Amino acid sequence: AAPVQKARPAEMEGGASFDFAADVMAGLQARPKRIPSKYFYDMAGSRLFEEITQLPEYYPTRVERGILAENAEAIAKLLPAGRALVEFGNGSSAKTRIVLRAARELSTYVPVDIAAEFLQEQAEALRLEFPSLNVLPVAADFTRAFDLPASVRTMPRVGFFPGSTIGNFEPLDAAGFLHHAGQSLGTDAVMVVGVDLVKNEAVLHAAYNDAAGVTARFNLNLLARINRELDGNFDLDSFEHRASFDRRHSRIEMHLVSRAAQRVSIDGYSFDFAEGETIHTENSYKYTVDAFRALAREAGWRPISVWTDSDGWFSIHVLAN
Ligand code: AVJ
Repeated sequence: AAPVQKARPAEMEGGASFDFAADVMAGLQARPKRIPSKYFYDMAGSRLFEEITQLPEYYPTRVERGILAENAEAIAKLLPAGRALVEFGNGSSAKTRIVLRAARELSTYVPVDIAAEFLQEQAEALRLEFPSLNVLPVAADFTRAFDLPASVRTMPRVGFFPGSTIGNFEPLDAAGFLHHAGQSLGTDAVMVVGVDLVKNEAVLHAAYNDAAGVTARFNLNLLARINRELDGNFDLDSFEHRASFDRRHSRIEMHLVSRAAQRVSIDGYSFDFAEGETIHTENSYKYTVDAFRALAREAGWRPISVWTDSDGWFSIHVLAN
């Protein structure tokens, strides 16, 4: 029988734990079993992802930063005085700082993130670092349409979505996101999107199967998080990390593979695993420049320019609506 979701107090992250419980219960009853990748990012998971970005095999962060630095002048031109930069997702990263340093005349910066508390902390840090910049954080779920502060609606707006986070969406959802972003930004807006590209399979494979095992720990942390927050009893040693490129879907798939037939309990409910059965934990889509441009067009955007590194490993797209 389907486990009944018990109401539980919203812990720490503004009710996020309730969604986590419901999504884990539903995902482990689905076939194949799956858990949404957004749940990787608790405190421990966010730290592990930060570690991933510094791995020699994990090229996306390094390469995207290089592309941004190389195109600092073009970025400054996109962001002159009187313009507002709207970032989708938390603006804590080194990438945001590269852009803010390049855009010296930029008036207003609007980070949009669902994690309200973290958002305020980051905003405070950026105010200290960029005293002439008007920082206006918006706590909202950026995967849906949201309202910009009134003062920003009168300025030309530039959206920023780096990190190939868009690769975590199914292509249809990626188009949906771009469409909503266009609605939130309004007319005459520009959008700057970082998109990881299809490449040599060995390079892709290594990026998600690093020698130090950090990506494996990142993946397995999901089970540790279930144990911590949902009273689970996953034995982390009886699951293993698997990441491989699925050429048909042009995506890296991450799974957690059960090493044996076993029964796991979460909050008193039982879930059975066959030996070799997996939990699908992430898709990371890889696009060609042309495929991403076509997707952006479908979502109502006009591709203006695209910047890539010399190897053609990563792309940053400038779109206009
Ligand atoms: C943050 C979604 C861009 O897909 O490469 C890194 C997450 N997963 N290693 C990616 C991730 C495994 C990352 N994104």
